[in-house]
Amino acid sequence: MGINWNLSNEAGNSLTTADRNIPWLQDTLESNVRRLWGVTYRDVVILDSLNRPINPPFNLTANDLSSAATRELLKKRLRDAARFVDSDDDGIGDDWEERFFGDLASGDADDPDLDEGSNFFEYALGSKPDSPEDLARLAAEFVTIENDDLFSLRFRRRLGEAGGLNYEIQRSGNGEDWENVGDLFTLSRKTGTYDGSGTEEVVFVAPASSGGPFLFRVNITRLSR
Ligand SMILES: [Ca+2]
Ligand SMILES: [Ca+2]
Ligand SMILES: [Ca+2]
Repeated sequence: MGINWNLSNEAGNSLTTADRNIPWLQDTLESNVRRLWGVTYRDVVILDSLNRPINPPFNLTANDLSSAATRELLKKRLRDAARFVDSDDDGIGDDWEERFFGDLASGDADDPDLDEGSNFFEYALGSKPDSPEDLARLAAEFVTIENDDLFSLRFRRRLGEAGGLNYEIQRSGNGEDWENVGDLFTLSRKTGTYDGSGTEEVVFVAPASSGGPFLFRVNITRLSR
């Protein structure tokens, strides 16, 4: 995203993002984000998952992006900012624990908001562990897309190295024996939620006429590290 910091002066906006189709913000006299953020001209400010600036900013005058090595350096900074960190090894990203609980004391099986969703469950599916009104669900429905009758599964999954998790669609004929059936499904939609949950919403579909009846679930496990 580009920011034109010429306060309330839109001249030069086409230069801000070099005529590319990238969103930009116009700083204004009222907001004066430029002063608020304490940035200098051509700073790229990278935020961590808790919206804290990672210092120092990546300045594009000091770091010329026409050089491939500099582009790699910027990519590395961005990847590092999205890295999955789990120092107490409970399968839940530390940033998520710190955001909701202020520390790492709450465990993966705990359910402090008493909504019957464990912390692990709420972390994996992007709901709030401190709000009983907010509990993620797996949404299943039959849909018709371009004359194809489909069975669709919709859920949220974590961004940023998938939050250290693996999501596997499974089915069962009897509710006891489950098999991985990810191969039957295709990803039909992927939408960023941009709600601070660190998740994206995905919709997987499979042909509706595949025998059955079957039970379906998404089996979420920790990636071995
Ligand atoms: Ca953790
Ligand atoms: Ca809960
Ligand atoms: Ca909750």
